[in-house]
Amino acid sequence: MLLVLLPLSYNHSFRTTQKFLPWHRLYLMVLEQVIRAIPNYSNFFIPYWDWTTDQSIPNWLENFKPHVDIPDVETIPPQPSSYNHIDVYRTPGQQGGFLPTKNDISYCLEIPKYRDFTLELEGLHNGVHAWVGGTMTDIMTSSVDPLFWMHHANVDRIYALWQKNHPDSPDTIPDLSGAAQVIDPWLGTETVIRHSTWAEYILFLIYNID
Ligand SMILES: [Cu+2]
Repeated sequence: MLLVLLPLSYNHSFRTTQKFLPWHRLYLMVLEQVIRAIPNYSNFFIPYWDWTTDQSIPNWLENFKPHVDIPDVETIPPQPSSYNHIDVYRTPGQQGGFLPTKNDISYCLEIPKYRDFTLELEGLHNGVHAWVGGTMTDIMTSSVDPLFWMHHANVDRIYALWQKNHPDSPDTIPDLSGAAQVIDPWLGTETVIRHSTWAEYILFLIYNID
């Protein structure tokens, strides 16, 4: 059994905002740090699911649908007790949604302004949540499915690729100021984590053997 305590994502202010990408970048980093602190896991990283290539649930995860207990302390404000015990389930392709294509991503990567880019990428990302279905469609529970992390690792990888081709300028960074820069519930600001994952995604690309 692996016990990892992370906030569920639903009660934080990132959705359809300029914070969507940086918020999830930090979320991924926090999970990696927590797991790397476990003996023998110091090299752990979250693999990404490139849904443009693997247009189905990755084989090795298909039957991994854990039962997850969520302590009360993590559900603030308190939620219906059904959210304390979750059996991950998926209904791929049966609840609508879609898996983006390579063309979708090429188009996205050419968008010049961050504000347009992030909305486009968030929309593609939403399609994947819906396509996977089940646990992944409920913002209260989606991060309980291991696939959530691999989906978001891919979203973050695309963000990193876009950043490489769009150097920082007022048009290419999130439009956040003052308190809005803080990535709650953590204390990091968007500027601190903006470029924190480039090196690791270069490694991801090298090791992407499928
Ligand atoms: Cu998501």
